[in-house]
Amino acid sequence: MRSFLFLSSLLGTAVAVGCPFMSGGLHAREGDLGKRQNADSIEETTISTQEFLAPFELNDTNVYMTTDSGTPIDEAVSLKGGVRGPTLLEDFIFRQKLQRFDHERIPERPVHARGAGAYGVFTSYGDFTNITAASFLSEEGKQTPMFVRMSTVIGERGSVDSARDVHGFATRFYTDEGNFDIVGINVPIFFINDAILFPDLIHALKPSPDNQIPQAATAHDSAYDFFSQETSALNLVMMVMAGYGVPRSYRHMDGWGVHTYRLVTNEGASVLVKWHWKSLQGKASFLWEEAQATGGKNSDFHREDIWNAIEAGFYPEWELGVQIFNESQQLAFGFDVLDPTKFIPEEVVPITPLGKMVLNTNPKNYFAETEQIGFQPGHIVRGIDFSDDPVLQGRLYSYLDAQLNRYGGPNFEQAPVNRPRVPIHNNNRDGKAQAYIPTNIAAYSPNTLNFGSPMEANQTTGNGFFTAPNRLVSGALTRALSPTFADHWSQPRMVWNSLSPAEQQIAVNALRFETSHIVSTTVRQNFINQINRIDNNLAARVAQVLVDVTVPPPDTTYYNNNKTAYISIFSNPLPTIQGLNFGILASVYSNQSMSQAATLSKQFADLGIFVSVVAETMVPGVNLTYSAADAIDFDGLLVTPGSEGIFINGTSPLYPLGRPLQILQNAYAYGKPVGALGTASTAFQLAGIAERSGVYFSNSSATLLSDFEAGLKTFKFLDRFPLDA
Ligand code: HDD
Repeated sequence: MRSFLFLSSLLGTAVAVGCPFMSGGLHAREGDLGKRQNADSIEETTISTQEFLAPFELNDTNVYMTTDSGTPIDEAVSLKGGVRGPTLLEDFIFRQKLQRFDHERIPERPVHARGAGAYGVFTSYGDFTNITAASFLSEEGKQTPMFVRMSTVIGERGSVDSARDVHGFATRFYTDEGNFDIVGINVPIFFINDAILFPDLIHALKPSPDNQIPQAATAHDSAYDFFSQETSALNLVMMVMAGYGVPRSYRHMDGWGVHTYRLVTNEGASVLVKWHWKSLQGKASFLWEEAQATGGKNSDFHREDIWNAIEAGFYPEWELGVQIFNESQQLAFGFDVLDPTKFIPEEVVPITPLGKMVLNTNPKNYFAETEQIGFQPGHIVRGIDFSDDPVLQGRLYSYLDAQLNRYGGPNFEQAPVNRPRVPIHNNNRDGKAQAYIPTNIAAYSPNTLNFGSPMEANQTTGNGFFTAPNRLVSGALTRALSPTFADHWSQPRMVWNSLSPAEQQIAVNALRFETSHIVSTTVRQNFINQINRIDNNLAARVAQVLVDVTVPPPDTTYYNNNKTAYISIFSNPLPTIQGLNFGILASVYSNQSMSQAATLSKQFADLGIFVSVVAETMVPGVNLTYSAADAIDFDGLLVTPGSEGIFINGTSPLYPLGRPLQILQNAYAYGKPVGALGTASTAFQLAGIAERSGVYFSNSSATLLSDFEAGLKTFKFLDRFPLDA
């Protein structure tokens, strides 16, 4: 088990930076929340994440082929009337094989179609029964198996991983009291504040209905038409543009439950919470040019990254925490906590850690597990309750409906990945593909024929789920949004204020890219008008690259100086470099280069990173050729002495013209740490790269090792890039 020295700082108190809000939440104290286990002392995983799935696994080793009905068969050749004659209708083997193939696909998810999943284990840090009756949080060290699926939103199933998008972060706890899903995303907010707008949002973001262009991209008219009319989206748009849209990997993003939920104790006392998954790998993002190149060079980048990390034993980890606040604080933070387009800055309500998730097992079958898992915000357990957030309320319907459509029937919860760990008992019956054999002939309640069983469970009897007793609802029916949801600009302003100058430039450049794709001058102007309400300088800078738009005078209604220290991605070094990719550029035509590459490769691998030696051919010791390699393959790279020649003429037929030089230049242009051992620094002269931060030249491999360890933690050297004057 790896140690988490940095965790103590995560658990430490948050520093308030210009905190604008009126009052803080419930700051969980050690004593309040029971004894919290020191993260370092968490035992090795003892619960097997897949034990309860094992009975469903098919093992095809050393067995004969059969039909679906078990008859051993030869299905390599069809049955014909003569060897050159027609295939016969009688051939049940042929028919079944083809029929099963024809029916292999189910409808892809209407959103979040592209994703990757993994199993893991959640370990509770303590006994939290004083805030929730949820059994998975009831004891220190209690372990609960999990499945997690991370995704992009807009792209289709075969689209690229590195598209600029919000990223799904859907988590399932297979608790001993039923399945609990937190179906979140990698930002703390959502686009809209009423679920009835979801079809509008998605129609605006998806490709144009006439030509299905663009795929997995918001850079088109309808998206910005929607954002500039439904301005609740601006907060999320700002975060996506500031780097959250292009995470370096699924491992390097946090997850948020977004909505306000309730935690309820056995006695019925409740607090309000926001769920948070903090990546213990740290947050890291691509630069946009890099993300685009990644999409073209390796559309599977994210699924490959998490798969490889798990296979190598670099198990990614997240800490589950909650921001806890009182029922009475619903309007205490300057906005409404039922509005999912707003987040509570961590300075105002710090995150109380509850436990840790470790992803340690890859699925065995993508379709059966990752594709068939059907998350639902409505998968809830005793001790947790909903809030009246209108988006959450709508989601409680939509996910159930979406699963029905994908499966074509109501028995989707019977798929192995969807089954709870615990037995189910109810009077739900029949439907397509029923896999259970219910034996109770009194499939109704109340009954006497089955002695009243299954019995109803509730708060006091049978340890059942219950709605928080103090939830109050009152009011005349109305088709209206609360006026407490009305401010769409103060928080995006805070997001903008919280970015470093380099990150502001990233956001400006991102919006320049996006708005440059807008054809309608009305949409362009509307969008500039709206971001002018966030910041005049932002609007002016974005507008610089556009024609036919006027930057309005500053609209100061929502301008404020609020900041939060928790938004910036690039300002914080990574706590660990484990599982990052490192390239060593070498040449098979130089013995010096190859022997240095062999030594360096071992030394760098000892840092817990994936190291690839790149050279012209796949001789032993080479992992990747220049024919295949690209700067996107590495988070940092080092040039070996003796390989300088390949940067000079670059005319070898063994790789595309100028490829080694291009790899070096692009790695630098993507803000990565790059360096050279000894004389290899001449390659940098050829590439026009001078020594500066994140560019390391040394004759000592030990110095380079420590330089790169620090450089990979810095991850991106943004001081390489010009800022607007
Ligand atoms: Fe959703 C999938 C996250 C609002 C309707 N959503 C889906 C997934 C994630 C989210 C992570 C993928 C789950 C998986 O990996 O299988 N969605 C969110 C978040 C939202 C949100 C964090 C707001 C806070 N979603 C939302 C609304 C609606 C939907 C308002 C409809 C009213 N979402 C769906 C869906 C999907 C879905 C259509 C597609 C497939 C599925 O549910 O299982 O029902």
